[in-house]
Amino acid sequence: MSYVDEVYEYVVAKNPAQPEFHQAVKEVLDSLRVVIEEHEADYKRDALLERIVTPERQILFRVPWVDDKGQVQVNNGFRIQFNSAIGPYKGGLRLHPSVNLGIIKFLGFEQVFKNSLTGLPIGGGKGCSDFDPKGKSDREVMAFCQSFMTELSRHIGQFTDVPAGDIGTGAREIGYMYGIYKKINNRYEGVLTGKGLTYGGSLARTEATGYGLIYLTEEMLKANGTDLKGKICTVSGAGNVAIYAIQKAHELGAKVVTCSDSTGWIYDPEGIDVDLLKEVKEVKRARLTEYAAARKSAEYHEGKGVWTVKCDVALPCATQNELNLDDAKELVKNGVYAVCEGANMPTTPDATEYFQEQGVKFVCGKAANAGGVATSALEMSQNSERLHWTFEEVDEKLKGIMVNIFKNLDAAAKKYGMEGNYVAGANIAGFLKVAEAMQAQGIV
Ligand code: NDP
Ligand code: 2IT
Repeated sequence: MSYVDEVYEYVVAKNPAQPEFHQAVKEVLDSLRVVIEEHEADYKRDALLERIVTPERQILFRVPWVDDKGQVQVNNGFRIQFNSAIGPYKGGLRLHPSVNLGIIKFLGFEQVFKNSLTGLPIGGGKGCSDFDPKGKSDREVMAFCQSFMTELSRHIGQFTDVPAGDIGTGAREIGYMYGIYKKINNRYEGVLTGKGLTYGGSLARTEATGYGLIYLTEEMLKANGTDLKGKICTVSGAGNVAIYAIQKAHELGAKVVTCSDSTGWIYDPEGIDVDLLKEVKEVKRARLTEYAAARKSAEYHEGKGVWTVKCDVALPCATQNELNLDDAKELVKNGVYAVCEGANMPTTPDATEYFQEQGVKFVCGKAANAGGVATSALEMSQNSERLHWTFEEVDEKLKGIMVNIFKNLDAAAKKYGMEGNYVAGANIAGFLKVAEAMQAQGIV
C-alpha cells in the first residue's frame, strides 16, 4: 500500500464518523501523490503526513448563556488549532446548528493549505459553535458571544491564534467578541480580524472574499484566452461571500442571475440587484422572498435549484457539498465553462471529477476563496504597525495576491505534469511550503 493510502486509512480509523474531514484529507492527499513519492523516505521516517493530518491542538468547551426569557441555554464551542508551521493559527469562527467536530476539522485542514497559498505568514485553524444566530435578539447574540469568548480568550492572541468571521459570524459577532476579549485581557491587540473600521478593522475586508474570488476567476479565464465580460454567472448563497462576488462580477461586465439561501433561491434574468440584496440580507437579515417582493424581474423558488440555470461560470458561495454530481451533469448539459468555489468544499468529489473529465475549468475553494483570509493577514499587518491603509491600497494588494495564487497553482500543476488541473496545483503549492517549514522545525 502506498504511503498516501496508508495515511488515509489512518485518518479514517483515528477519526471515525467524520466524513467531511475524510473527504477533505482524501482530496488533498490524492493530488499530492507525485510529490509524496518524490520525498517518500524522508516524509515516512518523520511521519510528516501523519503529523500534517493531525491538529496540533483541539479545544472543546461549554458555552452557557441566558436568553431573553431568563432561560439558560447551553451550546458547544470548538477551536481547532491545526498547524502553526508558517505562522500563528488563523481562520474563521462558524456559528451554525449543523457544525460538529468533523466539519470543523475539515475546515481547519483546508485552511492550512489555503493560508500557505496566500504567501503570507499565517498557520491554519478554525472554530465554531452550534449556536444559531438566526432569530436571536442582539442581546442574545451578545450573551452568547461573551460566554464563547470568555473561554476562547485563554487560547488565542495576536501571536498565537487569530480568529475571524465565517458562516453566521459577521461584524456584529466579531464586535461583541472583541469587546469581551479586551475586557478580560486588558489588551488592545489585533486578536480578531474582520473588526469594525472604528476599532482596528481593515478597509476592504468585508468585500475581500467575494472580490478575491472574482479576481482569481478573471485571471484564470484570461490564462485560457477569455474573461468575465459578457458572461452569465450563477451564484449560490446570499451572505458575505456571495454578495461581494456578485458586486465585483458585475463591475467586470458579467451578469449574475441567481443567488440563494437555506430556504430558497432567486432567478433574476436582469441581473441580481446588489443594493437590494444587501438591504434584505445585511440590514434586515430577512429571507429572499423579500428580494422577490421588491423586484419585478425576479422569480423566487423554494428549495434548491441554482445549478439548473444555464450559465458560463458557476460560483458556489454557500456551504460544503452543495453542488453534487446531478448538479454537475445539469451544469455541463447547459454548457458551463468554469466553476470557481467561493465556499469551502462546496462541490462533492464525484462532481469535481466529472467537471474535470468534461474539461470544465475548475478552481477549488482553498485557492479561489483565499482573498478573505489574505486580507485578514493584511488587517493583522495594519494592527501591528498601528496604521490604516486606504481601500485602494488593500484592494490592490488583494488583487496582486489572487493573481499570484493563480500563477503559483498553474505553475505547480504544469511542473508535476498535470497542466490545467487547478485542484492538484493548489494542493501541491500549498502543501510544499508547509511541509518544508515543518521539516525545518524538527519533530514538534
Ligand atoms: P454567511 O453566513 O454570510 O452566508 C452564508 C450563506 O449561505 C447564506 O446565504 C446562507 O443562507 C447560505 N447557507 C448556509 N448554510 C447553508 C446550507 N446548509 N444550505 C443552504 N444554504 C446555506 O457566510 P459566508 O458568506 O461568510 O460564507 C459562505 C461560505 O464561504 C462558507 O463555506 C464559508 O466557509 C466560506 N468562506 C467564507 C469566508 C469569509 O471571509 N466570510 C472566507 C472564505 C470562505 P441562510 O442565511 O438561509 O443560512
Ligand atoms: O474560510 C475562510 O478562509 C474564512 N472564513 C476567513 C478566515 C479569516 O481568518 O479571515
